Formats: sequence, C-alpha cells, structure tokens
Amino acid sequence: MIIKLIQPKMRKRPMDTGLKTQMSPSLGLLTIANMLQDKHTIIYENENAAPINYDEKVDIVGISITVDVFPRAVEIAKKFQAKNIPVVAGGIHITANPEETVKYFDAISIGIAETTWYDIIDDLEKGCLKKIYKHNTEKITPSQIKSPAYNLIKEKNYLYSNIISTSRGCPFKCDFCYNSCDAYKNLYVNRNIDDVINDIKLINKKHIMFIDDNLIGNPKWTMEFVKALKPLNIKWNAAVSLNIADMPELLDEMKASGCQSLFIGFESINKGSISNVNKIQNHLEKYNFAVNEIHKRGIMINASFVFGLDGDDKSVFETTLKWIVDNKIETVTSHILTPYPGTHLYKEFLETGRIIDFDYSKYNTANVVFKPKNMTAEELQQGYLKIYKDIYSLKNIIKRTPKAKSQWIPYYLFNIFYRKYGKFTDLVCRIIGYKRVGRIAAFLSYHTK
Ligand code: B12
Ligand code: SF4
Repeated sequence: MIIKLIQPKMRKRPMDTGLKTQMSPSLGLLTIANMLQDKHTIIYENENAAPINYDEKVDIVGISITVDVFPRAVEIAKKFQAKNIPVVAGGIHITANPEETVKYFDAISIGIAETTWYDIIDDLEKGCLKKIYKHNTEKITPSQIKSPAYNLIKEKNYLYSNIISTSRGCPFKCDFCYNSCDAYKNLYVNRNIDDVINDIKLINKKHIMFIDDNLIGNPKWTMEFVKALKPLNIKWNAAVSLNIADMPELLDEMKASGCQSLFIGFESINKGSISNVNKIQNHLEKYNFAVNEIHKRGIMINASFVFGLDGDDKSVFETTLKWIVDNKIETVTSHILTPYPGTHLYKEFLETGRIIDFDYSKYNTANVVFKPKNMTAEELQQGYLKIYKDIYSLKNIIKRTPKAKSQWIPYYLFNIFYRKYGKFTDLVCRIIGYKRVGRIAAFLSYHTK
C-alpha cells in the first residue's frame, strides 16, 4: 500500500516566522510512519515546508491534527475524499474532541497510534475500515512506544531534527491542557531507556531536544534516564513541571548529564489565577526558590505563561514582566488562555456561555476566543502583544542576561536572532537553509554540531 501522511500548515501568530513553522517535523506522523515502513511505502508531507501533492496515487491518507489546524485539515481531507481516497485523522485534537471531528473523516484514531494504526491499515486492506479506533490505556506498554522514522526527515527543511519523545502523556491534568481530556486521563507511559538511548545514537547529534510534556513525570525513571545519558556526552533541553525544585539531587544529575535549559509552565504569578486551574504542582510562594535552584546550577529557564485566567486583570502584564526581568528568566513563551475542545476548561466555558469564537484556526493561543472575567477581550489581546515586545526589548534582554557566562552565547542567539530579529534570521534560513542555520546556532552555543 502507499500511505501518505500529512502535517497541515499552521497559522502564524503575529510574532512568528518560518523559524516557528519549520522548527521541527511532526514526531507523531514519523512514529506511525515507522510502524509500517518495512511493509508499505510511506510518503511524509509537511505543508509548512512544501505544498501537498494531491495528484500522487495513494491508498490512504493520514493527517495529524492539533486544534489550530483542524479547519485546514478538513479542507485537505475533502480534496482526497473527492478522489475516493480514504482519510484517517489522528492527533491531539481528534483525541480530545472525537465526537465533533469524526464526521469529517473516513476514520479517526483516538489516542496514541501505537495501539490503533496496525488495525486501521489491516482493516483497510480487508475492506472493512471502521469509523473509530481508540487506544486502550490499560494495555499500553513501554516497549510498544515506537521510535519515529528519522530516516524520512528532509533535514534541510527544518531548524532542528534532533527531537525525541521519551514518554506519552503527563501525570498532571491541568484544566486547560489536553491531558485533562477523557482519552488521556489514565495515560502516562515512559519509554524503555534503552530505546531512547538508541534514538539518540541514531540521530547522532550532540544536542538533543526532549519534547515530552513533562520529562519528570516519573522522577525515578528520570533519575535512571539522566544517569544513562552521562556517557553520551550530549547537551540537552526538556520540559519539566515546577516540582523539579523539590528534587535537588535530580537537578544535580540533570546538569551533570548535559541539561542546558528547562521549559516550565509557571502559567501565572497571580494567586487568584493559578489556584483555579488544577495546577496542583505550582505553588506561588515557591516560584523564586525554584528559579534560584535551577539558575544556580547554570541551567536556563524557558518560562511559559498563560494570560486571561479568571484572577487576571489588566495589571497582570506589568507584574508578570517585572517578575520575569527581576528573576532574569532567559526565555518566555506566552499564551492567551485558550479553551481547547475536550478539555476541562472548554467544558466549563461552554456551560457558562463564555466562548465567543468557534473558529478553531484562531485557537493557537494568540487570539481571545472567550470572555475574560476581569478585563476586556481587547485589553487581553493588546496586553499579550505588548508583553512580548517588552520582554524582548534590548533593554530587558540585557537586564535578563544570565549570571552563568557559559550561557551567554545561546542566550543572546535565541533572544536576539530568534525572538527579536526572527524575521531577519528567517530570511537567512531561506537563503542558506534552515538546517544549516540550526547547526551554526548549535555549534556556537554548545560547540556541537
Ligand atoms: C513539539 C511541539 C511543537 C513543535 C513541533 C510541532 C510539530 N510539527 O509536530 C512546534 C514548536 C513547532 C509546535 C508548535 C505549536 N504547538 Co505544539 N507541541 C509540541 C509538543 C511539545 C510535542 C508534539 C510531539 O511531537 N509529540 C510526540 C508525538 C509522538 O505525539 P503526538 O504528536 O501526540 O502523536 C501521537 C498521537 O497523537 C497519535 N497521532 C498523531 N497524529 C496522528 C495521525 C494519525 C493518522 C494517527 C492514526 C495517529 C496520530 O499517534 C502519535 C504517536 O503516539 C506538544 C505536546 C505533546 N506532548 O504532544 C505540543 C502541542 C501539540 N502544541 C500545541 C500548540 C497549541 C502549538 C501551537 C499552536 C503553539 C503556538 N501558540 O504557536 C503551535 C502550532 C501547532 C501546529 N499546528 O503544529 C498544543 C496543541 C493543543 C491542541 N489541543 O491541539 C500541544 C498539545 C501543547 C499543549 N500541551 O498545549 N509545537
Ligand atoms: S503539567 Fe503541563 S503537560 Fe502536564 S497536564 Fe499540566 S499543562 Fe499539561
């Protein structure tokens, strides 16, 4: 069979450039590619990098869908369906919102593909494709989690291809996160450490990005894992939850194994906001302590914030900016609160009539799609845009310079060439290639390729 796997084009936020849309390939699709590439012909197309070819003769199309690309995915599906080619949809948005999405596709896959994809292809071959396939969280074992088909990546299209997922799901279930949806409620699984180490060896780069929701979901596993990383002599970064601050030994081992920076969902420095979203691991009184524990080990922080929570009024932007600058946070990812369909938050907002926009292409955390409680939608939108500019003003970039000199190059490269002057860097990427620019940045930052 010829299987075509498609990643639909994402819509850029005002601050985005091609550096974001062509940052990395879809590990979800590459994972399902690897499950069957020995038996079938796989074509992987990322619409962010090149237009979709609708004319090729294929037997089935698989599309990976996050909420923001759902409308585009439906358009793509229609074109293939018009040629009588069956289209199967999977990914986070399908998993969180199966009831609403099922009607647009020939079949949907709820949850992780490792327990659905073989059946889908089998049934198609037998001519009895079902409408819904669902993972069974009780049956998923670590060794079932597949490596992505790294061999299918066209590296020249991406800034980074050195990405690895070591787990599925997250043990926490914050109200606004897709992990609070029904199908993910009981899902958290770590891969076998040996399998992950094999992926690192296969990728053969000295800098790796672990893109899990939470690398410390099971701290015992993480401790074992980072110890196994040490002999590889790599540099790495990952996302972790804020309770890392209570694990000094793990932090020490993480640093010793090459950890350079950690992405952490601080979400809000506003007590009235953070206490209402089931973010049980975030304690406001521990934020400064956590930052200090991480910084004193020479690890940088990418702090993620969400604006528009119920405790927020328009003063939240100034107070958050001050906290970020005072704490020398190296990078910030900010979001407008977005009720992803299927999450606890979405159900609550729907019941209380607070959703004002159902155009999912706007659900990329850069648009206000709900009625905020303590400010207007316009104040929230403008505050979100302004805080980005303020964080990445030259003055504040200088003020936030890390104490650890070893971090200065990656810090300035990221803040100046990715965040502040991303448009210029994107232009350079278009001329000399994303892969080359990514390599130069890695070399300058970590003296690795
Ligand atoms: C890496 C990443 C990115 C990267 C790369 C994205 C890419 N091209 O894949 C970058 C930085 C570019 C990015 C951008 C954005 N991201 Co992002 N990202 C992630 C992250 C951290 C990992 C994704 C991943 O590779 N996971 C590992 C793979 C193996 O898992 P998976 O994709 O879920 O795939 C499995 C199943 O879903 C299923 N499956 C997936 N596709 C298909 C298809 C078929 C046919 C089948 C059968 C099964 C199947 O099987 C797979 C194997 O188990 C996730 C969080 C997460 N842990 O998933 C957020 C996440 C996907 N991003 C999210 C968001 C909001 C965004 C942005 C809108 C952010 C922004 N404000 O700009 C943009 C745009 C997203 C887009 N349209 O692609 C949300 C999506 C929420 C939602 N409800 O849809 C997530 C879930 C983060 C979160 N917790 O909120 N992102
Ligand atoms: S800790 Fe992060 S990934 Fe885990 S449920 Fe909360 S927001 Fe989602």
